[in-house]
Amino acid sequence: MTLIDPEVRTAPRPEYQLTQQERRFIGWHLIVAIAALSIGSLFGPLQAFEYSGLDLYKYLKPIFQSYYQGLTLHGVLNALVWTTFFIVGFTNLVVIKGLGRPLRAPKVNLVGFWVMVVGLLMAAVPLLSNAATVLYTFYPPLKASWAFYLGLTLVVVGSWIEGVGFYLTLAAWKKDNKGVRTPFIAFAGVVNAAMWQIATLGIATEILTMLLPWSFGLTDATDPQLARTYFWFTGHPLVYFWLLPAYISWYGMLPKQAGGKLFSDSLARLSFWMFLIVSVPVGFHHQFVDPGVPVVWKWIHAVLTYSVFFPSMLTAFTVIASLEYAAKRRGGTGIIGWVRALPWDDPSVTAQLLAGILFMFGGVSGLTNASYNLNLVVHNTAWVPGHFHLTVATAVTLSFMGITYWMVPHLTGKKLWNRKMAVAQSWVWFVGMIVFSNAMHMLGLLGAPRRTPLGEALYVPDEWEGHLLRVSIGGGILLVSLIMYVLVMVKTAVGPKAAPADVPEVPIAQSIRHPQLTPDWLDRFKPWLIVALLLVVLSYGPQLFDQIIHIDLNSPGTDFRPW
Ligand code: HAS
Ligand code: CU
Repeated sequence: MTLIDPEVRTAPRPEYQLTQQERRFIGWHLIVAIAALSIGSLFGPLQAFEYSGLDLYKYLKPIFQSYYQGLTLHGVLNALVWTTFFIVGFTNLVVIKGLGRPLRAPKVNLVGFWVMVVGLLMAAVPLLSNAATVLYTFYPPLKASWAFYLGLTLVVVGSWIEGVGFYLTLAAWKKDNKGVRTPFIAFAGVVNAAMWQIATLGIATEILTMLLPWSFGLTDATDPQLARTYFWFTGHPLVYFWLLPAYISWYGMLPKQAGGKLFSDSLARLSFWMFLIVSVPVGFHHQFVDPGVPVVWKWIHAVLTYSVFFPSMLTAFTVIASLEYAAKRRGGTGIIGWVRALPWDDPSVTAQLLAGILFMFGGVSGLTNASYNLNLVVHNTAWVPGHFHLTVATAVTLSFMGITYWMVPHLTGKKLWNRKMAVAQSWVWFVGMIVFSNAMHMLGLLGAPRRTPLGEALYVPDEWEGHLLRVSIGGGILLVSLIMYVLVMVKTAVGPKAAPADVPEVPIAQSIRHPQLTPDWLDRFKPWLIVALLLVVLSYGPQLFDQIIHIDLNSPGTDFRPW
């Protein structure tokens, strides 16, 4: 068998068509996700305008009390709700379509979904009534209503329950397909679900053992250091929980949409395994300045952070190689010139390509963050939101938007409304984000703090001025893009049913080399799960043990309401 044999085809997957019920079930995840994004994103420009002195919050006063309530809603709805609901819905789709069979126990997934919804509604009450203005990281000693903590817990528990539904389905498939490589998109969806379950043990422990008893009044003080350690145990892998579904699409779908194939099934699987094992043991890179964490542990997590950089480099190589293969099949030529031959008129492709391009810069700022001495310069400055608007708000969010450009028509049986506007929407996002995030990075380097209404600060130096204005302009452009996106989604959803030929199929890319040629060790879960758990114990065990036996409930909690 030659290494790259275009004649070797992936075994044709049984063409399983989603039932009406499955479409509706997945669709409900998207409805909640897009609703959260639509509301959450409205607060973004309010923050951005505030930077240049235009305070619109004062006009919202009877409903929303402060910049901080808006910032909390922005972070929770976008970073936690939009992502989680989209991801769980999308994972249902990739598991079902990838394996070519229905869920093994659809009731389990249904229960999981409803638990997530109940949790969301429960958290929404204190969020909207200014009783949980603690930002999306909810660090104590900021104290929220118990309903916020319990609601978030239920959202996580619901996602775990849906995860169990995915494992059951994969197990049933494996029983019937001994020796066959798990189809990539389903494989990758399940790896992400497993990574998420390991990762969320931190936040579950934080909420159940510390925040809930404290907010119920059972303990009268808390230990912010230990709480932060639990939080970042989950908080870092959380960013890969967001990223990996975009990677599923970049590896397993985008090549097909671009007219080509996945360059390497083995590299794709390897990168997912690397994310499983090194996503968690790096959380201290968010705590480089925490006095309660010994330097040696910061150093260990810093080194491991460089290893979690690696699977993204693998991804950049493999995905760009797949795109080049596609473009050359479409007649593209040249070392870089082939890029023009990609289908830039397809909104789903354009969104994901632009997301990938900005992610390269997000990777650079991530590496800067991860470098201990540089982190001391940028930590808690506007640089950090600059970084995560390139990653979660672009690499992830713009990719998810791109996915919905085929997924919503596929689920509803409609035609995408106004393709041209959808293509333009991605470009507007791309331009808005360049303006916004560059200005945020610059402000950070000039020492501007994050999580601060800078428009009210008395200490604004002259050299910040131009950048503050660019933050506002970028925020305004992003708002335009968001409105375009919501318009396309709503008009598509309410539009008339389309002829079957006009409804997009789920794009599933074949790999150049038959997946059956991928080594077996890249398709076995057990050894990788064992290594993942072992690394977690080694990288967190000693520090957690130490912090738990020295727990110091010294902080009574801060009431944020005067804000
Ligand atoms: Fe980060 C802080 C380090 C990636 C999100 N990060 C944050 C926070 C968030 C976040 C939300 O070490 C703030 C948390 C808070 O509120 O305090 N981050 C990293 C590193 C990476 C990284 C090393 N971050 C992400 C991703 C996120 C995300 C992904 C969301 C999804 N981050 C940090 C650190 C901090 C931090 C510190 C703490 C800062 C502090 O002091 O508070 C790496 O994983 C990045 C690797 C990325 C690459 C890029 C590869 C490029 C690819 C694109 C290929 C191109 C294509 C397009 C496909 C190596 C894969 C081709 C197109 C054509 C046209 C051909
Ligand atoms: Cu991190």
